[in-house]
Amino acid sequence: MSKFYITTPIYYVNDKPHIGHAYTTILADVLTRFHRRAGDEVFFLTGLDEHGQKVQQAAQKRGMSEQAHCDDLAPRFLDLWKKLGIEYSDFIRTTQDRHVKVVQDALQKVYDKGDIYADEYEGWYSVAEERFITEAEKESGAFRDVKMLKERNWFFRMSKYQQALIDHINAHPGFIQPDHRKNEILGFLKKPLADLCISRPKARMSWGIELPFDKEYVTYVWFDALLNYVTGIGYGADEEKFKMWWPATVHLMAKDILTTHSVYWTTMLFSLGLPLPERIFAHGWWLIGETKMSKSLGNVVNPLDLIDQYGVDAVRYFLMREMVLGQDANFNLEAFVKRYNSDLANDFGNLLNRVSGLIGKYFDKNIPGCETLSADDEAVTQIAKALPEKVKELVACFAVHDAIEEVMKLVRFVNAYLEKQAPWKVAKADLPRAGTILYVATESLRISAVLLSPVMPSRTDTILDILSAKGAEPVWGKLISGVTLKSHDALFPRIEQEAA
Ligand code: ME8
Repeated sequence: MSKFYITTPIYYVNDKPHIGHAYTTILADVLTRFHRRAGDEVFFLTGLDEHGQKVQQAAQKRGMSEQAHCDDLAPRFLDLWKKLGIEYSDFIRTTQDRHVKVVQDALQKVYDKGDIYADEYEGWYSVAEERFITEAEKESGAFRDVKMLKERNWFFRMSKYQQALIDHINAHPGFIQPDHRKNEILGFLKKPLADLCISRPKARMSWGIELPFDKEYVTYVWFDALLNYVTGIGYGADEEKFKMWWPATVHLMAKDILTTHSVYWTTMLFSLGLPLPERIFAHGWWLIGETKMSKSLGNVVNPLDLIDQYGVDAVRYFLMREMVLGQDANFNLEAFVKRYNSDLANDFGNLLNRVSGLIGKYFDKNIPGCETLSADDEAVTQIAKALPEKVKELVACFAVHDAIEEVMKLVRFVNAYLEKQAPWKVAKADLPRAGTILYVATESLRISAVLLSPVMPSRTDTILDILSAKGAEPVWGKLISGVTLKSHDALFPRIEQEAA
């Protein structure tokens, strides 16, 4: 047994959550469930990033106080996670007292160490990004709302830890994943690292956590937000809990915030004298057409609409199966319907319907016994027996889509096996042989359902209930002969309308 501490980004409360947020959170939930099943001790932290300019502007737009705005939007995230079956261990909001205390203590600690200094700085400031940008960044044209700004501010000596960070990345090949993202970060670190402006004068932006050593300023939202990963497990409050969980096993996120995690967060941890997380994993973006789905572009897909229409498991399945590890994926309803119909209605759902229909017809609904296996039966059992280990290995490197595909390969193989064996014909001449074929198929279905349960907790639970096999391990032979199958409706009815 080992420990598994996983985090999602804490999302800005500037709008309601969309499919992109749902994706990272479902992925964390799926990984958590896999590890919990494997007997690991698991802590899964998610939450909300409630400070900073983005949130302040969103509140102002609605004519609300910042806190009222956050309190109004937080339930939308909580409700969505509930509907999506997200089983987090804690939900952190950065306006909570526990977090404000951690941030102020950390600022003081880093300041006392001499890693924070005041300086006057004049440069290009991106209002949208809430930070000073370099000349080159300005020239790139990628930043909106850029203006020249001269300000006295507080700076964190990020540069001091540049070499230590490079050494750490090189010494720990799995630290930043996927590899091509690690190489981007190493490329970024080839140039001298500038120190990080970690303050905002209250006169300009007041919605944040006050610097303990200068009351005229609040801290930069990222210095605040990143610390959530230690607040959530009791840093400075419950040392035993903190020691149990830190360092995190993995910080999950999309590629947009990989630099803040790989560079800002790690150097903050160096300064605080804390170990670095074991892994930082950046997945790709959900795109609509060629562009990123994003709140500011207004091209978002609301997960609630999909859940209402197709059910939570179908949404979880699609998102997990469709995005290839580390790459971008395109969201469109046509792909959703196609994936659902082929994998869930035609393959997985069909296998359940077939075995339960045939066991109903020829065995009075009782799961038949298993006699001597033929070579064809053995071929099925070999795949099914090897599957749990294969799935475990793929999940260990976050390849959830590949793990799902391995399970679906078994499902398709068993459907083809049933076609070939034709137990409905065999039953007329040799009922025990037909029983063996159906046992092999049903046991494969059970193992597939167990292995897919982290992805589709609700429907697989129903399948295991139908088989009276809840709680049984995905080990061949645990399906109990003689048990009566429970009646059920089609669990994955075909979606007939080909959505536009
Ligand atoms: O960046 N595709 O919050 P945020 C895939 N508060 N994932 C997406 C996505 C898309 N199109 N859009 C969003 C912040 N995400 C900070 C984080 S952490 C200390 C502070 C997911 O609300 C993905 O996980 O902009 C991405 O990294 C995150 O939402 C950004 O959420």
